[in-house]
Amino acid sequence: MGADSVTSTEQLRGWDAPAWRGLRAVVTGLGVTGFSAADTLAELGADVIVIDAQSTEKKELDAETLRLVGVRDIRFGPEAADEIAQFDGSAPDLVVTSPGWRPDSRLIASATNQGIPVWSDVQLAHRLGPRPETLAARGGPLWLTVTGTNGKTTTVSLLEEMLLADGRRAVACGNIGMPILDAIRDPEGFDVLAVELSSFQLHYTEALSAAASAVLNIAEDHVDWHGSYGSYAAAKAKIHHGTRTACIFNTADAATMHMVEQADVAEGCRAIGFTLDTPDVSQVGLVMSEGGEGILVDRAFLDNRRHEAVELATMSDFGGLAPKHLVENALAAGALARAAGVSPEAVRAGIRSYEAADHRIQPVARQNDILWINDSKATNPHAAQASLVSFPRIVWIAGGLPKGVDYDPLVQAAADRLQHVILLGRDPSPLAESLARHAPQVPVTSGFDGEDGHDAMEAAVRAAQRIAQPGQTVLLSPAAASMDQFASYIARGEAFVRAVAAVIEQDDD
Ligand code: UMA
Repeated sequence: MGADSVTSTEQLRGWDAPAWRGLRAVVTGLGVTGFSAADTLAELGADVIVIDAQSTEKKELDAETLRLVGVRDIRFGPEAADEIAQFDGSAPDLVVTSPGWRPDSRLIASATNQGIPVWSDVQLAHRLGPRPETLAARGGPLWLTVTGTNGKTTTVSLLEEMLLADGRRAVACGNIGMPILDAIRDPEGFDVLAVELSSFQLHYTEALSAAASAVLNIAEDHVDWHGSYGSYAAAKAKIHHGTRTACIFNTADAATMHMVEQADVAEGCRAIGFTLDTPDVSQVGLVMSEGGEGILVDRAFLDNRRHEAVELATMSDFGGLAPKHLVENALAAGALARAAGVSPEAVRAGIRSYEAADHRIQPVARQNDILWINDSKATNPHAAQASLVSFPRIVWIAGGLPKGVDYDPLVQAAADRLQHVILLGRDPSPLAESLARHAPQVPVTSGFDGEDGHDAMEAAVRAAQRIAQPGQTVLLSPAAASMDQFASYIARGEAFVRAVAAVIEQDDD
């Protein structure tokens, strides 16, 4: 492709397209996404430069590997990340970006201004499709896609279990951890991909033509990255673009229904709702058995849906606790699975084999009738609300990197349950101010704002132990991202679990 070739990205479709060869491609970020994107582009014969603002030992090693597979250059440092790399004086034809790069970062904004296409790794995977050899062996893979503010990972994990129980070769990929390009390039290939998509990935993605797509819910999150709530919601809505069989929405969240109404889908694609109530035609939902047990049923994917429903599972299939959000996620996963032809028996088997992920309303310990819960995965107010409404008397450990969201609705909803709040985070003021406005009677302890998250967590947990009374729950549910004090929400959750184990051990001595 030449310097004037930016409009010809239309030719970049399929593994065999000659247009990949010599394509000047910049990959931004050398995390898991950037590595998979650069490796793929090198394999296609593109001329690739990778940019990352920071180097680490791991990234230096990855850079070495990429050089060996033919990547032209890997540039580290803030200066490299500020400007768009040139290829012997010519601008790139394409930028493939890691999701963490904001649209207003200098490099991405400058690419956009110059009319250079900026793709997510998901868009690149979609353009490539299956490798010729895996296509011949298995067709597919079908894409079943999931987004939403909360519950994506749970839904995609449940969906993966359902697909495996149905005998499909399936994998959960995307935002859940395995980059989608790694799934696409798997030597054996997959029949179905259960794809978790973040708003960041969707922002840089156009039509995906998934077999079925779902938006679970939508609430304020990542406003700092997207610039506004409207642009965050618009990114999420793109998931339905080109969907072929079913667009799935949450009947309790009108915004998710509007997204389906507005979507530009393939001819014949159906709108399917999921609900915690008795389902109408073209919905999956819950009915009560004569014995009073909840039954998950499908009134969408059967011929006689006007008059019948098919049983998918019962509440007892969840094993222990089945909080509302888990049942909703299972209904959404069930709808996606049924859209791909999975049997009702496999939906049930999938729910039975699902094991809740760590860091999401995870019981950690119980001592002296005090329950300790790790909900580090609650990185926004909407997610935190799900756990705050699950316990009656709470010592709440909260705060972190707030992402520009409004805490008032959460604090108002939780105020009655709060016994005490312990604030983490380098800057706890947004949450502290909201508590002062809407829960002034609740005592607040702060000062856990040091750079070292592990020390801060240990001190916060020790404070919680002094404060909590029998019958109360100590709940880590930060309603904020972790990156101001920890490497990730996982590191934050692990620090909490360790600190709880330490204080409980001391108490036993
Ligand atoms: N970087 C820069 N400049 C920037 C931003 C990032 O140089 O302005 C560099 C960083 O130094 C780093 C690399 O880019 O080396 C990181 O890229 P990234 O943050 O996009 O991370 P990846 O390792 O590629 O992981 C991403 C997702 N991360 C984010 O969206 C922030 C992972 O989701 C995902 O699992 C992975 O791709 C595979 O698809 C994580 C996440 O937190 C779990 N997601 C958010 C969420 O769920 O709320 C959206």
